[in-house]
Amino acid sequence: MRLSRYFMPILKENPKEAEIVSHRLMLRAGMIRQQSQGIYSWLPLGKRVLDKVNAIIRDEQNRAGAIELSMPTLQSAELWQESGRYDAYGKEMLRIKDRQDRPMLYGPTNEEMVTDIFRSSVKSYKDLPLNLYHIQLKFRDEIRPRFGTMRSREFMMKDAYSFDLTREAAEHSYNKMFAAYLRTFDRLGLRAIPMRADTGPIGGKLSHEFIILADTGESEVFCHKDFVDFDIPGEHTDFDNVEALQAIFDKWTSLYAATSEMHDEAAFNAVPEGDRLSARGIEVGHIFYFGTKYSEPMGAKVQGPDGKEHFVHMGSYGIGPTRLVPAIIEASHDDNGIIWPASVAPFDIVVINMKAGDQACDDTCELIYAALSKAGKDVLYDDTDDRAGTKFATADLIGVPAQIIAGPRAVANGEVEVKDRKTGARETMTIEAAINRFVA
Ligand code: 5CA
Repeated sequence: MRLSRYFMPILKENPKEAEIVSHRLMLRAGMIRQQSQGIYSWLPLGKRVLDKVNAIIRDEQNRAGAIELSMPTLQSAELWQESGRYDAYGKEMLRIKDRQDRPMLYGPTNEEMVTDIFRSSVKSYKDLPLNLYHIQLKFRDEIRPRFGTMRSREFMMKDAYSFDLTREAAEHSYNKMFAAYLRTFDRLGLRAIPMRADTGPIGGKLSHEFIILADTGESEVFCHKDFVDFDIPGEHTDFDNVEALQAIFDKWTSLYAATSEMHDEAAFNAVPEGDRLSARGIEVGHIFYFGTKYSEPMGAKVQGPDGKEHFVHMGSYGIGPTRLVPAIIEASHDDNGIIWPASVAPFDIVVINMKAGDQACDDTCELIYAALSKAGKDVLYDDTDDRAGTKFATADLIGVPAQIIAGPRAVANGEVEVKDRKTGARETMTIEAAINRFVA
């Protein structure tokens, strides 16, 4: 991508509405724009990161056996009347009427709709287990939308829903998502700790929130400090192995970890003082087992091996991609801007032409840009006629992991500089060596 032809509206000044660093940096880097309170456009740079986050989420959901579909944002109120949540959900639900005066709503979550899909076609235990997910916009009319897309009114959610014949089978489905979440957040460059949590309007008794420790987090959390170094399940984890997944769950729940709503002061005080971690955190995922809470009122049942009908046991599993992007920034930035983990960086490399219009600099940059693009790298080429200082500041701000800098003096010797955004280390090398660094 040539920056001169791209759309990346960088802000020079710090926007005064931004209270936390991720919100400030997302606005400054031109990633998002607020359209109305708590409702955002994702501008091209932000969209690239969001897409990469979603690709990792999708990959791990698929690995764990979940199947993707797409459900609409607008839902009929009838389904919610069946489950009894239409009245219970309260003011967070945006209620709308269509031209026939039929009550509709903008979905805050999809338990009812997916249960309706399930009951319309699944009749036998032989079709279980089943886990269906989508990545879709949701709307919750939050009292206090804030911190940009961290807590917005319209936001994206990956929501998965599992269906099983028995409680035991449903627990295995829960464990699959539990392990998939550990892997997902790890691949996003984050350490998320599962914590016992309040189930709120989704219901049920068993749930875990996945929390990233960050000073700007909205949740108050308490846990054993050893979680910070626990091993993540490997990519060859067998998701059909009931014992192996139970072992992962048991290990990751063996020590104290709870959000403030579920906090047990006495149990926490039983943890040796030096091992106690009392901190703030960002909830990036939340998984629930709620048994037959929706399947009973909505009549979602299958025939079991005993020939009788059984209400299915369900769970739901949410991740917030539009919250994850700022959460990653909270965890990875410095005074100059964002430092993206390679897995979600909007571009792999930025090529900085320090003197656009200078033949040797232009030729060198074009050569590098073409070679890296051909090798399948996502390259941003800063071919604008801005001052070199402005270009450096922009490259640091948008956090692309590697910079290749071509200035007249180095280029005259057939050389360029390669800078690592995270460490700041710079190395001068031949043009060929710079290309090979990234394609070899
Ligand atoms: N149906 C269940 C799980 S599929 C559910 O709705 N769970 S939830 O309410 O906990 O939301 C799941 C995830 O969505 C949260 O962990 C969070 O990452 C994200 N999320 C929830 N509300 C917001 C919001 N207002 N802004 C941004 N992300 C949000």
